[in-house]
Amino acid sequence: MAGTGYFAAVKIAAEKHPRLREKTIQYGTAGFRTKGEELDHVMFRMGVLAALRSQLKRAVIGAMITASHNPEEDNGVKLVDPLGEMLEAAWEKLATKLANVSDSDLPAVLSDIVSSCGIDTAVPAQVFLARDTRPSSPSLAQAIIDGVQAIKGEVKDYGILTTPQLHFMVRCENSQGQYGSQTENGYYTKLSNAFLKLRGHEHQNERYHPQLRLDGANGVGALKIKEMQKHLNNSLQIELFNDGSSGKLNYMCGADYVKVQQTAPNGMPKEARVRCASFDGDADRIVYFYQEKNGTFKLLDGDKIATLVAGYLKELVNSSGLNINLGLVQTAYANGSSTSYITNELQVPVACVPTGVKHLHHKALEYDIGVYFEANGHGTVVFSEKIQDMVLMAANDSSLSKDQEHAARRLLWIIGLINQTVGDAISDLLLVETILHSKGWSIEDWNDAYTDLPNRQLKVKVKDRTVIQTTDAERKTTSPKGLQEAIDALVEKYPDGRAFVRPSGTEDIVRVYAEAETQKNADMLAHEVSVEVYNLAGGVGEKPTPPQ
Ligand code: G16
Repeated sequence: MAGTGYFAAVKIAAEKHPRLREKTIQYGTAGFRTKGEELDHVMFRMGVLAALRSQLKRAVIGAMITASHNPEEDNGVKLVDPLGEMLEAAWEKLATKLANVSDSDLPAVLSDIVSSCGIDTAVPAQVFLARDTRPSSPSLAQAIIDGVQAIKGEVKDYGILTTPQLHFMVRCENSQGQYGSQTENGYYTKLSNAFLKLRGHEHQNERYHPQLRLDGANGVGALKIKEMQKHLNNSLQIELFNDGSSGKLNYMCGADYVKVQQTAPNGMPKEARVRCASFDGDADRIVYFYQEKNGTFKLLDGDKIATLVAGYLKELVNSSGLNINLGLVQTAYANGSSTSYITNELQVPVACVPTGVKHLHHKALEYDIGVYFEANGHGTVVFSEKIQDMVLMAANDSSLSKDQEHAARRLLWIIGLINQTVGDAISDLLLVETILHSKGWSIEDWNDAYTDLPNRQLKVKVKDRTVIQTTDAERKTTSPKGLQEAIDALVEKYPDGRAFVRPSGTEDIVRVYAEAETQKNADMLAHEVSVEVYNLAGGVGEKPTPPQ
């Protein structure tokens, strides 16, 4: 067990990273997230915590410095567990506690964590560290390094990576290389090998064109897709916009902007019928879009990606003749039309869980093949160990029919193409391109599978967003009093109406979602619900204004 000297050393190291603000900070939907200038002490403490978790798990833990879709001046940290998944929920609470204690109480709280979790502090600790391209990231990385080293842990600093690349490295290391090699080159090689095999064995249909325009959100995804392209042997030509050479990170560009504003990003040509995609700031989300001939903007978001992927995997599973159960996981943001399509047309079971990849990921693990996507474009596919072994055997089983063997082989390559640890914009891009190529589909063919219900998302600023409490996978509110009844009454007025509200875990706002039969009604419903939130949940600033 750790002696008093152990915590005294942390206390001395912490003097370089004092807690200068009284403001409480929470480990939210995906880690801590706020203004970069408020995070130095939080990063130091998360360095210590990551090292302690590494000792507990006797495995490498990841720390990713990013604020993903948030504005450039924000920053944050996401901790990565041994299999490359998000930090376990029980430790989110410890993280919040540790981030908020006074400097003088730090040793005592650490001592509590060590004894209550039964951590052997003699075990060597190792933390993998990476950061996105924000100006505040290098100094925050140093704070994490200081935290890890304060308890004599070791840091492997990858410098700039996408969030999913860091998740990948952690999984590779902890699986002793079985998942891949824990280098950037290992990542590109694994994914591109699978992509090229899948591409090489299919005829190209003329409605699929291997050209794509990509909005890099002026972030790390732009840098890394350039690297990936070098491995694709020109089989996919990606024209990159918002590559960070001039524009500002996530400013009027990026997947979140495109999804929420339902418009093309700035800095990209507006040409009809051209397939385009958009990454978010740390490249863990992707959405597709195009303009119709008449200029109408069409968004193919996470729901459209989920249905494309689930439909294709179902076809492969059926053709392979393997006995595999496939399921899909969504959140309340999933468009009502997508849920009907999955249930009635694809006949794939669908589950709904609260927002946050951690929730979707865990639910998806209940299936042999679990596809999960949030409407905002964050998602992936997970395959159980049993199914991966079964597919590997079938792909090499000459007693199967040619069609069965072919389907099993494609499934095997698809497993290699997917970053199963977390949503990965680069891997998802390659997956979507593979499926469209295989089907010979244009983006319009893909979009035609079903028609989204018109929808609108709004944000409302309130004094304290925690006054909003939700239940039923965030589809209903239980507090403040009267809010759910007010939402129900508004929804009643609109055909195909649906609406919900929830506090964001990444921004200091309440999110409002509404869908209805027409765009005008969806806009009106979202506005009316916003007004109720403003009135009943302590709105601050200007009252929501009606849609134009
Ligand atoms: C994170 C989470 C996502 C979540 C998003 C928005 O994404 O990983 O699961 O959907 O935040 O969360 P909220 O609505 O609570 O603000 P990212 O890409 O920003 O890290």
